Amino acid sequence: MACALCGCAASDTRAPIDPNDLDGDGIPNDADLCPERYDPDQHDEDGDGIGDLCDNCPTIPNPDQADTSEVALLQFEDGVGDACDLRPARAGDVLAFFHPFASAGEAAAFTGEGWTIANDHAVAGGTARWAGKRRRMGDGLMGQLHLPVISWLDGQAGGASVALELDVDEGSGLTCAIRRAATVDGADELVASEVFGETAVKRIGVPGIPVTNAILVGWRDINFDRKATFLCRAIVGGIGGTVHEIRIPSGLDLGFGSYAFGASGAHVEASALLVYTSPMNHGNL
Ligand SMILES: [Ca+2]
Ligand SMILES: [Ca+2]
Ligand SMILES: [Ca+2]
Ligand SMILES: [Ca+2]
Repeated sequence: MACALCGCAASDTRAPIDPNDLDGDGIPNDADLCPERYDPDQHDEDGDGIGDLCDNCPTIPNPDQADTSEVALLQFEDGVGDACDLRPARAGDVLAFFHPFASAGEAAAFTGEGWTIANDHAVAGGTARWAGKRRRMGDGLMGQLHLPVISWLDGQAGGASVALELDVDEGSGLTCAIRRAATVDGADELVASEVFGETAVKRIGVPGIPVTNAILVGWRDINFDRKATFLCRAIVGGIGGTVHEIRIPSGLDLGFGSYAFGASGAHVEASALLVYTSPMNHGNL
């Protein structure tokens, strides 16, 4: 009688929930790297046994998934693990987007050209740029581009670079880039710049030895007084490596929340791109 009234049971062709595979991805709960999220590919970027979709630090092995630093200060945990929390003393940070470049289908999240996804990396061999189709607002916006391979092409001295961009829009944007040395015996540089704004340069390489295996970080923050700062950081050597940093003031009082990355004159392989947002920093940055 009830079915005749609602018309649901007779047309419901969904398979019943399997108690041994609650998320229905075909992986039994006990073996599922993410037992409550549909992730049939089981991708685990950092190999810590926690699948990307439910890992609170998807590029840093942290099998305990601890997220306690805010709780210790009587705030709520924010879902960003202690091992990678941008601001461990403040709640509210969000990992908005994570791109592990694990399958060719991830290309659909971007517009642009020159990158291809292969062997768990986004790969460029010359000129390339991808801009994320989605954006996320927030007074803080941070991108982390993991670049295990940067190899400058011959004949590109002074012009080759790999860059992460934030708040890109028509005629505006912030860029954090690693740029090849202008001379063969020079040292590669970190360059922070804003369209129609300031540019700052810092030498980060060793003369004659090009930078490779780096994490490029761009972090735009708008403080309580609506003043923006852009932090550009290169961690050479990967996680735990040598940190180089530049800060420039920015003219933004409202961010677009967009992100992009590109390469010029280089063979570059990106293993992951993370995008975080955070609420107002009250000038912490
Ligand atoms: Ca799953
Ligand atoms: Ca993991
Ligand atoms: Ca992890
Ligand atoms: Ca946290």
